[in-house]
Amino acid sequence: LVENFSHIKTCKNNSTSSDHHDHTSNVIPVIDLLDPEANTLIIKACQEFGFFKVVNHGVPIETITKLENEAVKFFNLSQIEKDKASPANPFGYGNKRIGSNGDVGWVEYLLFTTNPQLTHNNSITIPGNSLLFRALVKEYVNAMRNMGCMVLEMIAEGLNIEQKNVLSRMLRDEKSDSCFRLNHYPPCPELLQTLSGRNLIGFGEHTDPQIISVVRSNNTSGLQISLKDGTWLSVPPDPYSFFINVGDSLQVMSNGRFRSVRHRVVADSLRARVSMIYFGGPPLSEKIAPLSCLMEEPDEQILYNEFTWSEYKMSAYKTRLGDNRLSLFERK
Ligand code: GA4
Repeated sequence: LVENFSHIKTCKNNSTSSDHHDHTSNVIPVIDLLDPEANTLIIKACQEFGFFKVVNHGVPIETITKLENEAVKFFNLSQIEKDKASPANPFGYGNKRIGSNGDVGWVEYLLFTTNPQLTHNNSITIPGNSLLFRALVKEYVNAMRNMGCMVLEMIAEGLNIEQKNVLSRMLRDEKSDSCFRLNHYPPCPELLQTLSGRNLIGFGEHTDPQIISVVRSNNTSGLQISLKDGTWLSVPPDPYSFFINVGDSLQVMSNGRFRSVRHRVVADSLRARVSMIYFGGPPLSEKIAPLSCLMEEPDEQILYNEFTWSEYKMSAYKTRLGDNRLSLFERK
């Protein structure tokens, strides 16, 4: 049994039982989108954590649960059925393998592009009620795009940028290269998670290359974020809220003011974790560089060389999951 997992990484379970955890579990910023102070609080959260939780988001619970139920139905199918939607290169069903450079995790997933102009998705046959599945994904992704854009507009306001849609327009663009991921982390056999006090890695540590990611999970824990001092903080699950990650592209556009948050998922639970993530990205041809409207102080150094999203993506797909992908674009 143990041999079957030997290729999947483990990590010390340092953040679930210590006092440190009790002390820090309240620190994840919670942003009430209806709070008049929300803009300022979001900026602080993006600087300090690159991560925050969103409440009063206005997304109907039905939009979420209808899709979650279909996803669970899919993941409950037999392996033979699920494999009909594989491989994920890059879109489709994937099992344990993440990307194409040798990364593995205790996870299975479905990956979609949200761009209807790309034909990739049409070639994925999702066993079961494919039409219903697609319709629910479409509805959900729409809601995520709207919320993601709302947050990006609040960020622009919080940064005192005149053009409110300077970031959100990239997600709204019909050519926006965004994607959507459904992850299923099966329960991890008890024996393995307690093996020498280590947890099995569900999804290895990484940052997201896009602008922002909107994460929703069921009530099972597992997500951890890396704090500035390098310690890992477990994020208590909350199926009624969303979690926002700052991605690499937003770190660049903010000229390093915001942190692209490193995060990972540990399979430390006896229950399955199901997460649904919208990755808001720019059009492939979009130039990503520190926003000129932020660079008006003459002594502020430009930290990154300009690149197109297409260049960054190509470079990212050549990296291992845990690599620091932005280091190649830092201005020396
Ligand atoms: C991380 C964020 C998204 O899940 C993702 C991932 C992608 C994949 O699973 O195919 C990547 C990873 C992610 C970054 C580096 C490359 C590409 C796996 C990998 C090793 C869909 C994305 O856009 O980048």
